[in-house]
Amino acid sequence: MSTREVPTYCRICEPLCGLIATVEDGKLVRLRADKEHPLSRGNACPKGIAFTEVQNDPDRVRYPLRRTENGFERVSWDAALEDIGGRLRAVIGEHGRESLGWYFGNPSSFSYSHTLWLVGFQLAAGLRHVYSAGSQDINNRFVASHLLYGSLTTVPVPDLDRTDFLLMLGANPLVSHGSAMSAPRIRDRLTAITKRGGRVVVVDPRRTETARLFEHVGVRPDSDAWLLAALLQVIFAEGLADERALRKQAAQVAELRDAVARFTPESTAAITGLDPDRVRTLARDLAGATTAAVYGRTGTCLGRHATLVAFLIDALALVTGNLDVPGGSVFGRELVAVSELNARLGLIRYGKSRSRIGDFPDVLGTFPAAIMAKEITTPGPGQLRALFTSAGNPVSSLPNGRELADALPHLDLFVSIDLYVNETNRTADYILPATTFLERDDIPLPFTALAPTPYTQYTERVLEPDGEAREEWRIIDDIATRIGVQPFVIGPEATGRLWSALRRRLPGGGSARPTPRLLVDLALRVGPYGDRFGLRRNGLSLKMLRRHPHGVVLADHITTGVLGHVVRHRDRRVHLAPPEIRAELSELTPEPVDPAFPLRVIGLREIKSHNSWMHNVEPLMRGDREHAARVNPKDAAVAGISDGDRCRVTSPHGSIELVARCTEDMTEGTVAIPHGWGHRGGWQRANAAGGANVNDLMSSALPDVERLAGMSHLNGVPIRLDPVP
Ligand SMILES: Nc1nc2c(c(=O)[nH]1)N[C@H]1C(S)=C(S)[C@@H](COP(=O)(O)OP(=O)(O)OC[C@H]3O[C@@H](n4cnc5c(=O)[nH]c(N)nc54)[C@H](O)[C@@H]3O)O[C@H]1N2
Ligand SMILES: Nc1nc2c(c(=O)[nH]1)N[C@H]1C(S)=C(S)[C@@H](COP(=O)(O)OP(=O)(O)OC[C@H]3O[C@@H](n4cnc5c(=O)[nH]c(N)nc54)[C@H](O)[C@@H]3O)O[C@H]1N2
Ligand code: SF4
Ligand SMILES: [Mo]
Repeated sequence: MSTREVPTYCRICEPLCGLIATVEDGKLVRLRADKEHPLSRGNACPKGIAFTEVQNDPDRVRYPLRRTENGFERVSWDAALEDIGGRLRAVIGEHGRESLGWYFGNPSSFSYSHTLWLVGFQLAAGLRHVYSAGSQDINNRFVASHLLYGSLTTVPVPDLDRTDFLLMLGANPLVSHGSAMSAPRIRDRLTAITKRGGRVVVVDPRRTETARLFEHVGVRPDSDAWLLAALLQVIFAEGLADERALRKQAAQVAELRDAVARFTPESTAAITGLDPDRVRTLARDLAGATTAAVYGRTGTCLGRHATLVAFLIDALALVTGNLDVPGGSVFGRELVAVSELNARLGLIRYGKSRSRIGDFPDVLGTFPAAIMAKEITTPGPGQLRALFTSAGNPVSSLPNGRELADALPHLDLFVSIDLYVNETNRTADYILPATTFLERDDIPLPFTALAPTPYTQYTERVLEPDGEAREEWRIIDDIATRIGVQPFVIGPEATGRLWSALRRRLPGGGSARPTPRLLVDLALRVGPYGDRFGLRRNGLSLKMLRRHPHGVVLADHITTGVLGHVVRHRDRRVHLAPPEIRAELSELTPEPVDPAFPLRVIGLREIKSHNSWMHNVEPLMRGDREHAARVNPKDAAVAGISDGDRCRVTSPHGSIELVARCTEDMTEGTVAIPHGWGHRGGWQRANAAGGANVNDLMSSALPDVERLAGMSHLNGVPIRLDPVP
């Protein structure tokens, strides 16, 4: 028997904790936390450890599956790809390439090769119907950055290890482990702030695990725009703004001051539910802190004013003199100079095209996933007729997933690349088996710039692909070839140019076809940390990273004073009041309360769940796991519900039934329900776990999709509670 212990890292969520895999005779027998990882230092959560069960799950899809009258049958790769290719060519012949589409889900962002080849395919094939989990997650953040800095991918992170004051809105890093912020051992790093005399203030309608450890501000759902505007109003009105920072960094200061003038703590109190004195004190404390960072995550991204809220978060940091300074909200350096490349090639876009349905601007070449169902069912030129999904479960993750489930059978072709038969691909024509993260090489490209302590790690594949699983990029490449396009070779001038610029660097003049590994090595070597092909000692290359299998810390802290570089507006200043934001602020009005739906529903993440896809993992499902709505006892009493009862939750858009759990952690008027439950795929334990799809309560109607970034409205949706007889 041969046993190997292989260092690698977890790719379930954003800290990317170091793991050691124990492999016996080619089979994974154990995962444990890597003590030698420079930042996670022996820390990993239950999901990372339990990934062994996903890897070896008997319910995993290991062979290409073709749909039959009553389920799926195993087919060969050749047969699957031939048929898919033929059907694609027929669709294209009749309706053009604009009838093809792709939805990529959250796990894709942890695979450099998957995302790189998707982008390559999108550009080479001129795909228009591209959708992602981003419109349910973070696209508002990118659009806010576009407006503020003229650069979508410029996203500040809190300088955790040097800040005296962290104002955190709509995030629960003790459970989520941090997002748009790669920081292993997040709990230690947050408690270190208070240990050194600083403060962490958590703005959240629920007294979360994070809020319980620090200071909690129990805001009403979807009212962050009013709270942030009120904080700015106080700071301007009381002369607390950092005038030096404003002179040095900002444009349109007076316009922002005017735009927030009507939002006093008193005038917004009825909307936020917060005592005006508390808001005033918070504004003064934030402005008076030696250093402060302002950070918001999904709780601030899934409301009706998501782009405005993300914008105001950074505006608040700047106005208080906390942008791009140590201990503030700071701009990390990219591992691969994507923003800079983009400034030259213009590949990363906002609003360069508009969606056929709803006239939404594209964000990074993607449209709001909430409109996907209507793009399938609405006839006309450009109708979506052949759809691929990879690493996604949109029927579970999108608002009104039922509408999408009903639309999918209208497609001429539906192909999914996944590890499982999930709630979405259960009706696909083909399910193609993907490798797990342990079966592919990787480097976490987008996350270095989001790490308060910049680090990276390269891992070879730990295991050979199980069954006939293949890496997504190979599958994409095979599909592309069958419709006559080649990512990064033929295609629009931009990719062609990029590749020809890079290939000159290759031995033999680069006559070979590019692979993701080759491209990433080149991009890394010419990137900000790169070895410049030997010109810079200790610079990065894949070869260098292979010598450091536990990962490398690239700097102690993020370098500050970089705003002049990262801002792409011509005046090199942060724009504090672009017309889009002034319009949002002047039109900002609270949703009228409908007495039929007196409560609001928000999301909730749990330590042993991961979106929709880890409910088949036995160690995570042990004990009393149940899908439950968290309800304030007073609201429960009004509805006639007791702790543990089944209840019916009804919104204007749908209705679900699940268990109610009463808890004082919920502020009155707000109910929290986790997403990603109510399974009916090929994952048997998950199916048996019960629960419901909370997104059946959400709306995909066009007026409910946020205008600027196409964000789905998933937090703060009006509901009522009823007992189930
Ligand atoms: N109500 C509500 N809805 C939400 C949210 C919320 O807070 N509230 N959160 C939103 C957010 S932030 C997100 S990111 C989305 C997630 O939405 P999605 O990305 O659409 O869905 P996931 O549940 O992450 O499903 C991921 C799928 O990828 C598969 N998978 C896992 N690893 C791999 C891999 O390496 N390769 C391939 N090919 N497949 C893999 C899994 O089996 C699973 O089927 O949900 C969103 N939806
Ligand atoms: N265990 C676990 N970890 C995960 C995931 C998971 O499913 N499980 N998913 C991963 C993914 S895809 C992502 S994107 C990240 C997300 O990372 P986070 O955003 O940190 O995760 P959440 O726990 O959803 O935190 C959102 C918080 O916002 C609050 N909230 C809801 N509505 C509002 C509002 O209107 N205003 C304010 N201020 N707060 C509000 C909620 O109560 C919740 O506590 O987590 C990642 N990590
Ligand atoms: S926190 Fe858990 S799931 Fe996230 S990277 Fe670390 S071990 Fe993996
Ligand atoms: Mo997410």
